[in-house]
Amino acid sequence: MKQDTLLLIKPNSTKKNQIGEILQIVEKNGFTIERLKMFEMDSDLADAFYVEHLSKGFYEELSEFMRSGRIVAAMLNREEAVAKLRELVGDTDSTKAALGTIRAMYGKSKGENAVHASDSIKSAKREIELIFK
Ligand code: 3AN
Repeated sequence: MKQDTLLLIKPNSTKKNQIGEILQIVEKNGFTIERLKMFEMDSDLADAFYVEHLSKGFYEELSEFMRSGRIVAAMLNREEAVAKLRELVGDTDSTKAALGTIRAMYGKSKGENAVHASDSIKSAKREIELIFK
Protein backbone atom coordinates (compact mmCIF):
# COMPACT_ATOMS: atom_id res chain seq x y z
CA MET A 1 0.00 0.00 0.00
CA LYS A 2 1.30 3.46 -0.86
CA GLN A 3 2.05 5.56 2.19
CA ASP A 4 3.47 8.94 3.14
CA THR A 5 6.33 9.30 5.59
CA LEU A 6 8.49 12.12 6.87
CA LEU A 7 12.23 12.57 6.44
CA LEU A 8 14.09 15.35 8.25
CA ILE A 9 17.58 16.26 7.15
CA LYS A 10 19.09 17.47 10.43
CA PRO A 11 21.23 20.62 10.97
CA ASN A 12 24.59 18.83 10.85
CA SER A 13 23.83 17.53 7.36
CA THR A 14 22.44 20.80 5.97
CA LYS A 15 25.59 22.56 7.30
CA LYS A 16 27.75 20.10 5.36
CA ASN A 17 25.82 20.74 2.09
CA GLN A 18 24.50 17.17 2.01
CA ILE A 19 20.85 18.01 1.24
CA GLY A 20 21.13 17.21 -2.47
CA GLU A 21 22.97 13.91 -1.96
CA ILE A 22 20.52 12.67 0.67
CA LEU A 23 17.46 13.60 -1.43
CA GLN A 24 19.05 11.89 -4.42
CA ILE A 25 19.53 8.65 -2.44
CA VAL A 26 15.90 8.80 -1.35
CA GLU A 27 14.65 9.35 -4.92
CA LYS A 28 16.88 6.58 -6.28
CA ASN A 29 15.27 4.24 -3.76
CA GLY A 30 11.82 4.74 -5.21
CA PHE A 31 10.45 7.52 -3.00
CA THR A 32 8.61 10.43 -4.59
CA ILE A 33 9.14 13.79 -2.90
CA GLU A 34 5.59 15.12 -2.45
CA ARG A 35 6.37 18.14 -0.26
CA LEU A 36 9.60 19.89 0.69
CA LYS A 37 10.35 22.60 3.24
CA MET A 38 13.40 24.28 4.80
CA PHE A 39 12.96 25.75 8.26
CA GLU A 40 14.46 26.20 11.72
CA MET A 41 13.00 24.53 14.81
CA ASP A 42 12.20 26.61 17.86
CA SER A 43 11.93 25.05 21.30
CA ASP A 44 8.13 24.78 21.12
CA LEU A 45 8.29 22.82 17.88
CA ALA A 46 11.13 20.63 19.23
CA ASP A 47 9.06 19.87 22.36
CA ALA A 48 6.02 18.97 20.25
CA PHE A 49 7.95 16.92 17.70
CA TYR A 50 9.89 14.93 20.33
CA VAL A 51 7.12 14.83 22.95
CA GLU A 52 7.89 11.15 23.72
CA HIS A 53 11.50 12.10 24.60
CA LEU A 54 10.76 15.21 26.71
CA SER A 55 11.55 13.49 30.01
CA LYS A 56 14.67 11.67 28.78
CA GLY A 57 18.15 12.58 29.95
CA PHE A 58 19.32 13.36 26.43
CA TYR A 59 16.40 15.67 25.59
CA GLU A 60 18.18 19.01 26.23
CA GLU A 61 21.07 17.90 24.00
CA LEU A 62 18.62 16.70 21.33
CA SER A 63 16.59 19.92 21.39
CA GLU A 64 19.72 22.10 21.25
CA PHE A 65 21.06 20.11 18.31
CA MET A 66 17.77 20.29 16.39
CA ARG A 67 17.71 24.08 16.94
CA SER A 68 21.33 24.55 15.80
CA GLY A 69 20.66 25.20 12.11
CA ARG A 70 18.38 24.69 9.16
CA ILE A 71 16.37 21.51 8.70
CA VAL A 72 14.95 20.16 5.45
CA ALA A 73 11.67 18.26 5.73
CA ALA A 74 10.52 16.00 2.92
CA MET A 75 7.17 14.26 2.75
CA LEU A 76 7.90 11.05 0.84
CA ASN A 77 5.56 8.59 -0.84
CA ARG A 78 6.03 5.00 -2.02
CA GLU A 79 4.86 1.44 -1.27
CA GLU A 80 5.48 0.67 2.43
CA ALA A 81 7.16 4.07 2.76
CA VAL A 82 7.47 4.06 6.57
CA ALA A 83 9.31 0.72 6.85
CA LYS A 84 11.32 1.24 3.66
CA LEU A 85 12.60 4.63 4.80
CA ARG A 86 13.54 3.30 8.26
CA GLU A 87 15.50 0.55 6.50
CA LEU A 88 17.26 3.04 4.22
CA VAL A 89 18.05 5.37 7.14
CA GLY A 90 19.56 2.68 9.41
CA ASP A 91 20.13 2.37 13.16
CA THR A 92 19.61 5.39 15.46
CA ASP A 93 23.28 5.06 16.48
CA SER A 94 25.19 6.04 13.32
CA THR A 95 28.23 4.02 14.41
CA LYS A 96 26.07 0.86 14.40
CA ALA A 97 24.09 1.61 11.23
CA ALA A 98 24.45 -0.95 8.43
CA LEU A 99 26.77 -0.25 5.54
CA GLY A 100 25.05 1.70 2.79
CA THR A 101 22.43 3.30 5.05
CA ILE A 102 22.07 7.09 5.19
CA ARG A 103 23.14 7.25 8.85
CA ALA A 104 26.22 5.11 8.17
CA MET A 105 27.21 7.46 5.35
CA TYR A 106 26.29 10.85 6.84
CA GLY A 107 25.83 10.43 10.61
CA LYS A 108 28.43 10.73 13.36
CA SER A 109 26.81 9.40 16.55
CA LYS A 110 23.50 8.60 18.21
CA GLY A 111 22.62 12.27 18.61
CA GLU A 112 24.11 13.61 15.38
CA ASN A 113 22.60 10.95 13.17
CA ALA A 114 22.03 13.05 10.03
CA VAL A 115 18.32 12.37 9.47
CA HIS A 116 15.02 11.54 11.12
CA ALA A 117 12.50 9.07 9.69
CA SER A 118 9.00 8.49 11.12
CA ASP A 119 8.78 5.20 13.03
CA SER A 120 5.13 4.27 12.30
CA ILE A 121 2.19 5.29 10.10
CA LYS A 122 0.69 7.04 13.11
CA SER A 123 3.89 9.01 13.84
CA ALA A 124 4.22 9.87 10.16
CA LYS A 125 0.72 11.40 10.13
CA ARG A 126 1.37 13.34 13.33
CA GLU A 127 4.80 14.59 12.25
CA ILE A 128 3.69 15.58 8.72
CA GLU A 129 0.80 17.56 10.22
CA LEU A 130 3.15 19.23 12.72
CA ILE A 131 5.81 20.22 10.19
CA PHE A 132 3.65 21.10 7.17
CA LYS A 133 0.64 22.58 8.99
P1 3AN B 1 15.00 7.20 15.79
O1 3AN B 1 15.20 8.62 15.31
O2 3AN B 1 15.94 6.23 15.17
O3 3AN B 1 13.57 6.78 15.76
P2 3AN B 1 14.61 7.63 18.63
O4 3AN B 1 13.18 7.94 18.34
O5 3AN B 1 14.93 6.62 19.68
O6 3AN B 1 15.41 7.20 17.32
O7 3AN B 1 15.35 8.95 19.07
C1 3AN B 1 15.00 10.21 18.52
C2 3AN B 1 16.24 11.03 18.39
O8 3AN B 1 16.77 11.29 19.66
C3 3AN B 1 17.34 10.30 17.62
N1 3AN B 1 17.26 10.53 16.19
C4 3AN B 1 18.59 10.85 18.22
O9 3AN B 1 19.01 12.00 17.52
C5 3AN B 1 18.17 11.25 19.62
N2 3AN B 1 18.65 10.28 20.60
C6 3AN B 1 18.11 9.09 20.90
N3 3AN B 1 18.81 8.46 21.86
C7 3AN B 1 19.81 9.31 22.18
C8 3AN B 1 20.88 9.26 23.12
N4 3AN B 1 21.05 8.22 23.93
N5 3AN B 1 21.73 10.31 23.15
C9 3AN B 1 21.57 11.38 22.35
N6 3AN B 1 20.57 11.49 21.45
C10 3AN B 1 19.71 10.47 21.37
